[in-house]
Amino acid sequence: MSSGPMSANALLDELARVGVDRARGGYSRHVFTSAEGELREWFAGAARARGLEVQVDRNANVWAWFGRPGADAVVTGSHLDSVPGGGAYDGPLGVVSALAAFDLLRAQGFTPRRPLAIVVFAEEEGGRFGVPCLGSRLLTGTIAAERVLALRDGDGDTFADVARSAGYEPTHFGPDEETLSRIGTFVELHVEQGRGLAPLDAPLAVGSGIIPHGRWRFTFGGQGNHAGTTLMADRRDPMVPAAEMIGAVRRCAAAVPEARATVGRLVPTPGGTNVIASQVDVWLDARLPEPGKVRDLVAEITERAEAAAKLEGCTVEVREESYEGTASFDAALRDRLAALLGDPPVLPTGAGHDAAVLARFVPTAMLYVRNPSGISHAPEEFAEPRDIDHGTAELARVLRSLAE
Ligand code: HGY
Ligand code: MN
Ligand code: MN
Repeated sequence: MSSGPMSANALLDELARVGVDRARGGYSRHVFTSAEGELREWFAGAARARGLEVQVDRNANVWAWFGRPGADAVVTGSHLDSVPGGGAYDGPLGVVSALAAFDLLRAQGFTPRRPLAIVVFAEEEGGRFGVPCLGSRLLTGTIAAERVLALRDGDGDTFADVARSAGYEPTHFGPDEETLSRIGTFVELHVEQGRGLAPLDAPLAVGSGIIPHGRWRFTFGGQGNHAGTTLMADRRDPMVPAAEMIGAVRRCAAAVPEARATVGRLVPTPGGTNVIASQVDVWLDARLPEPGKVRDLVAEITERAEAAAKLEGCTVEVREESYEGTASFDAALRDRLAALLGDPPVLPTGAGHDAAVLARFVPTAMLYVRNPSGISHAPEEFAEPRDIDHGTAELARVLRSLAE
């Protein structure tokens, strides 16, 4: 753990061994697991080593204050949790860049006129409990605490039980007006996801907004049975309509301009090689720029799933697990940052962020650091060290401009 000024690259290196997933490659750092707990401790240590006051709010979001906590604060930060087998930059880049930017400001002898803070939001990816941005949604009251506490992870453990074992009191989770009211402006720096900057030969972009996106769970029900003694005509195999649905996802999305629809997760029950499944759960992630059209696409996919289920004598139940409409970042703030940073590209994104949740409550902006391949949510995710340093310096300029 260092205490002197450090670059974001050096800070990232300190995280390189935490939550490595040898089976999948990349990192698996899910909320309230030991890996994520190690990251929380690392962040709190790095913040305290810089003289920042560390607080953990009622929704397990971690705050580091540069000076006294107070109202109308300039807040930056991101998340430290990952998708399963995720890259090293999605989330952590925003956190280490914030610490490095604070180091730069301190080295410049800067004294903020407004309170300045870094926040690390809990469970942004929804990698453990399936619903994204839990920390920021609980903070803002845009998801009911009861619903969150009852969410179950892949082992069937509830959020409430897991949070309690990690030392958090489940009854404390819920809207936090006092903490939210302290945020005057929120700026999140994030590794670019998708390849917008490389063709423009630009190291940094300002975000314009986030396209609508949501997650749906399709549960196909059939009859579990023996793989060797059940004739094909006698089967009600839920894996068959599930497979049909996955094909329909690709066909339906390909027919809608700019649509993106993905099945990245499928869980058969019981999941034996020589067992016809009794149930198959399939999760759909669907996104597209045109407001109101995501659900139309999901409705079309649902129709095909229902027809396929009927053909196989199976049932299907569809549940919307999360949905976020178009998030537009504050136009005045966006333009102010673009002017300050010499008019870098202003780009939309298909990736969700806590910034989208906060954008409904406080003026919010995003900065994206170039990702040469655009690959994200995979071990190949990458950003050049010099672009990372550039991002830190630009974030410091933004924070200084907003807080002086
Ligand atoms: O899924 C997303 O778009 C984000 O990375 N959580
Ligand atoms: Mn992500
Ligand atoms: Mn992220």
